[in-house]
Amino acid sequence: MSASTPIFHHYAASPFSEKVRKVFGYKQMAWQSVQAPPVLPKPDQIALTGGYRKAPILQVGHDVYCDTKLMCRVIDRLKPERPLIPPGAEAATLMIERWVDQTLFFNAVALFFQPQGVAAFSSALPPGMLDTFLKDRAAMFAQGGTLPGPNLETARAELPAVFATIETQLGVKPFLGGDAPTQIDFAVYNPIWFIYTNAGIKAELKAFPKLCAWADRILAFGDGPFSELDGAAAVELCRATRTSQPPLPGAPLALPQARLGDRVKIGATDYAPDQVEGELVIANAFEVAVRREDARAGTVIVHFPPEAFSVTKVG
Ligand SMILES: N[C@@H](CCC(=O)N[C@@H](CS)C(=O)NCC(=O)O)C(=O)O
Repeated sequence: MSASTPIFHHYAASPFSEKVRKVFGYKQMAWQSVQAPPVLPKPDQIALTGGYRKAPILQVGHDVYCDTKLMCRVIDRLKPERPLIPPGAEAATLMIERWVDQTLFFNAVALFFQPQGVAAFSSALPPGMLDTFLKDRAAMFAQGGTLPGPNLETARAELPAVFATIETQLGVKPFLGGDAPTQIDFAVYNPIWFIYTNAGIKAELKAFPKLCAWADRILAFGDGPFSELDGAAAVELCRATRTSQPPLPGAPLALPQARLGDRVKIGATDYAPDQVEGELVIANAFEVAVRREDARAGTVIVHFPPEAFSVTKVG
């Protein structure tokens, strides 16, 4: 493993983690796997991010990337072969990913949390874990944000037309991105996987054989070559790193409330809006980042996609 081999902090049941695992598989890219806890507390992750608790995160040395939209761009830079965002697809990808994160994902979660979905899920968890998990997520949604959380009635109203439209498109080309998969496929696969691999609710997709065959094609990419790493060792590796990753090549971004060099807080606007504080060191169309000092992890550069995160000046 080289210094630029990405370290991926994730857990098995997380659909956003699954999205990136299959990207690694598609790209046949080597990575290091840190098993993160599915609920708080997450001491190693918080040492690295300074407060961002969502899964997964991607670490390259002392650079920590939050949110899978941004991770996919970083992965494309680390391994450009088989691009996830072909040139000219930047804006369309951004718009579709936002819809997946904020609409399709929540509709899938609503289906998942029906009693038969929860029963199948809980049998895959350690005894007693389900209650802890449900309480953790209830507390997370109670923190506020623009999304009120999953709603089964909305899911029932919206999903059939979405599945049917995906089915129609997959009758023309093997992937949503065309002849080869793109980030759009991996983004949509995330909530579909949540439904498709849960024995209690899998039948929701029975009427859509092309969609299921597409999910099987993505599953067949596997997870790529990886080795396990302890979370504390990942924090130590961060501390030992002296060089930072260059910014992604997005156009400069004039933020309404802050400039480079300002002390800022960055947090998600949709849900789990925990704030990460530090000095603003990158602001462009593809990423905003702060430099922070952590007692355990040392200097950390924490990166976010500007879309769906807010940057506010401190003081
Ligand atoms: N927009 C984020 C969403 C990540 C997300 O919501 N992940 C879920 C797990 S799949 C989560 O963090 N749940 C709370 C937790 O794991 O602590 C991304 O693309 O990474």
